[in-house]
Amino acid sequence: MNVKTYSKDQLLAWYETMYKMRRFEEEVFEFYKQGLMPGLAHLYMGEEAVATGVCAALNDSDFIGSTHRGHGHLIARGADIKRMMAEILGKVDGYCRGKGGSMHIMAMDKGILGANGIVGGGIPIATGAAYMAKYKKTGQVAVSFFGDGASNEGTFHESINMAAAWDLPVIYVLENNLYGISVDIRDVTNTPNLADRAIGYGIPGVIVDGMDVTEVYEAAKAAIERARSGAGPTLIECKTYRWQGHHVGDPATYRKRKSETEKEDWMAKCPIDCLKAEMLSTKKAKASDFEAIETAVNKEIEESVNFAKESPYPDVSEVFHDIYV
Ligand SMILES: Cc1ncc(C[n+]2csc(CCOP(=O)(O)OP(=O)(O)O)c2C)c(N)n1
Ligand SMILES: [Mg+2]
Repeated sequence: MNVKTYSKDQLLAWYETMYKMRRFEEEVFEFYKQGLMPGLAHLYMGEEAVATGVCAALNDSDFIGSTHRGHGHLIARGADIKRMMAEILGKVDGYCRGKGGSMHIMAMDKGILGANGIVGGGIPIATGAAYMAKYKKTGQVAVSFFGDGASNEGTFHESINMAAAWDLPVIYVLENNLYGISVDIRDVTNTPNLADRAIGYGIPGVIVDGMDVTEVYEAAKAAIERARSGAGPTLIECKTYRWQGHHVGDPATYRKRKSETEKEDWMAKCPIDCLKAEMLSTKKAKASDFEAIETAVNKEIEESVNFAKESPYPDVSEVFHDIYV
């Protein structure tokens, strides 16, 4: 982990973002256990360094396309966590007035083109935003986040082929957490490094340690600069792992097939704990710096939970509003 290059403020800002994602999702998991949340949620816990490092390298006017596992992407992009919490509880103060839920939060004011319940569905949307930016010469770039499973969808191959041919300003961020629901990517794909797929489209493919926010940031920054300069897309494969099951109701009994200690081995690489430990051991920050951040974030999370719980459900008269027919 390359903490030497970065200022204390920069590193602590990344710590704060990752800690906020983790705490946000701990509360979402509680909502599920207490039966407060309609439906399910797909937790990003363990993968926090990916969204944090990538979004830190973007400008405010850029775009991101997200997935069903989108809470981290949205928080890294600065979405309002009160409105996110309310949306997850199906409340009227949520981003979609409670009708979208965890998987359909979008916030155009932050360039968030939407979380997306269709696996691979966000890839052509982000590619389209990049096409718009190139066509209108706006200077914006688009990031598309998606999983290893999505990289076997046609939308991935069609989008990346077009973006490469037209040098579109898009960055494909493949979050390889080894699983698509219960399916181990190593059983269904014959290339250990999914970044190698970039070769087939004539663009750079980069592999990064997705547990290390500094490494993710560096790769994202280079790819974003390349895209903005007109040189076209990059595929970044982030090697990562999700702490929880596919969704909050999945006990994930399938994961010990390859190694008895798979989960424990990845948890030892926790992106949040490792950044803190590295900053402490290199004397970049003191324990009290982290305590101050954690206290402030915990207060913000508590406020957002209360806000969501107190927000009303939408009125039944709204049931046919915002429906595209
Ligand atoms: C088009 C489509 N096919 C199948 C599904 C069911 N499904 C939901 S999530 C998922 C796995 C996605 O795996 P991956 O892309 O690796 O993302 P991860 O869940 O690991 O973050 C599948 C198959 C879906 N929602 N959409
Ligand atoms: Mg996956």
